[in-house]
Amino acid sequence: MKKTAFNSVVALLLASSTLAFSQFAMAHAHLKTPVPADKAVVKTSPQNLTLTFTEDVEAAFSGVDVLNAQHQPVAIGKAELNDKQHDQLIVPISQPLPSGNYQVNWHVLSVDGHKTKGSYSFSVK
Ligand SMILES: [Cu+2]
Repeated sequence: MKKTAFNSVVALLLASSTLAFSQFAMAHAHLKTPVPADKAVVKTSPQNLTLTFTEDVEAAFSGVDVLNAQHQPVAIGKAELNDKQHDQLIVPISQPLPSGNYQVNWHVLSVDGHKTKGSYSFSVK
């Protein structure tokens, strides 16, 4: 086998394994629906954040941090799993949020044992 042919076989193998990996990765828990929504502007402070994922998650190994515009952590309660819907985390907001921008950083362990994380933001008017 010529070296160039060998290289293209290697490239093909790499490409197919990358594809297989990304299809596998799609089974992980990704954030599907946050409430308030990403980039939403709400009139008053929400009492809870609700994060719905694409897979069921393990509450014990999942968590949410909320930062204000000064990157200071905001007082929030512990993220709890919705009893009836194990793909949903509910995070109580301990004190009403003053108007401003908030960044939500989340990390979850899905029931398939994979960790994912991400962030989004919303504002209180
Ligand atoms: Cu997974």
